Amino acid sequence: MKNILVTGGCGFIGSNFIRTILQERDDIHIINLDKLTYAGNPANLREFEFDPYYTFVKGDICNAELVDFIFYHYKIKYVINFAAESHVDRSILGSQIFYQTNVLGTNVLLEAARRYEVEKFLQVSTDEVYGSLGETGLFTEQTPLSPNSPYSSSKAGADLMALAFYHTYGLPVVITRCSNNYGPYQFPEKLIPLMTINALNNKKLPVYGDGLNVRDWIYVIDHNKAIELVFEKGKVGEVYNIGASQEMKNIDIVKLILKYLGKDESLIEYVKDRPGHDRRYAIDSTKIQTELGWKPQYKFEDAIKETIQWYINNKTWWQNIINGDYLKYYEEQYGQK
Ligand code: NAD
Ligand code: TDX
Repeated sequence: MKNILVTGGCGFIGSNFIRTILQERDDIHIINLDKLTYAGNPANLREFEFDPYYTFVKGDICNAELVDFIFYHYKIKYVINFAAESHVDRSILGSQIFYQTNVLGTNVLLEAARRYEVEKFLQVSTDEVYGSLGETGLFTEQTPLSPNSPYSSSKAGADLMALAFYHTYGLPVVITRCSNNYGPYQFPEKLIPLMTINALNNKKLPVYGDGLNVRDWIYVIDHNKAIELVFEKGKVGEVYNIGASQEMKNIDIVKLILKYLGKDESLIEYVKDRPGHDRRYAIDSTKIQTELGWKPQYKFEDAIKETIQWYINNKTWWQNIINGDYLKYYEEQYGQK
């Protein structure tokens, strides 16, 4: 039995990861350390509350004493660090918590991992650390880091720190850098759930700038399968890009959502652009495909529909989120409720 410390497991990607592992494996005990920020929702994993292979600890990765206790008490030899402040727009409104959690929090985990001689530390990172692409080209693992937002710079800082711990102390670190995820349980501040829920509520859909920015989309289950594989077989000291080669312009995604929901395009509202808005992301995932044999399993055309349908079928889940704090954020970000 492996005791794995998974951080940020009550968020979008982490909760999907834990669900798959608990459903498919019986050789792993997950200890989920999550601060339950606005983005962390214990309801995402309610069905595992009494699962003997799952332990939830509410706490902050920046809390060195608590982190040390967890490593000691649960004899942690493996770590997968999902915990982060993850939303670019919020990082523009206020950056400090991003550096605190994403950089200092990662440092606390790496230091503990060093003291307890962990056998693998997987840092979950993002393609945003590479910056922005023009019309052509793809991010490879050799692309120089050139982050543009407080969020992406904090993730790049954590990546460099993790690699430095590998080089200096021999800590067995691996890093994954994935493109934009979509799927169930994504917090409705992100493009796809936000537009879906606004459309269901007949609210305006706020498209930044000209709507022609491009993101490379991957279904969350495909991302998590890649993480599981890198965790098991990835070479320490290495970085693995993850992406499903599914580039889409924002406006096309928004139109697709409206079409699926049978709503009119007049709901679209072009609004002020995001400051420093990266134009295009696109991932080359040749390395993980050829070296580890990973391949995305989900087709965008099907998985995007399933995702929109999930938000239709799970209204209570998002209606419980779209209240006090969310409305305050929405007003600050979009200037309207
Ligand atoms: P999310 O915002 O949905 O979830 C983040 C989770 O981390 C929440 O449960 C939150 O409570 C927890 N958390 C935040 N600060 C914490 C702290 N100090 N201590 C403990 N827990 C804390 O984010 P997500 O979209 O699931 O992203 C997960 C990871 O994947 C992040 O590291 C993110 O950078 C990375 N990533 C995300 C995407 C994407 O498209 N969403 C793509 C590539 C990489
Ligand atoms: O209201 C909106 N209007 C809009 O036009 C929102 C929320 C977004 N957008 C645009 C901005 C981006 O070009 O849609 C695109 C996607 O935006 P987000 O969902 O905020 O994602 P992005 O900024 O690309 O970052 C995401 O992918 C990489 C995640 O939030 C990160 O955590 C991950 O690292």
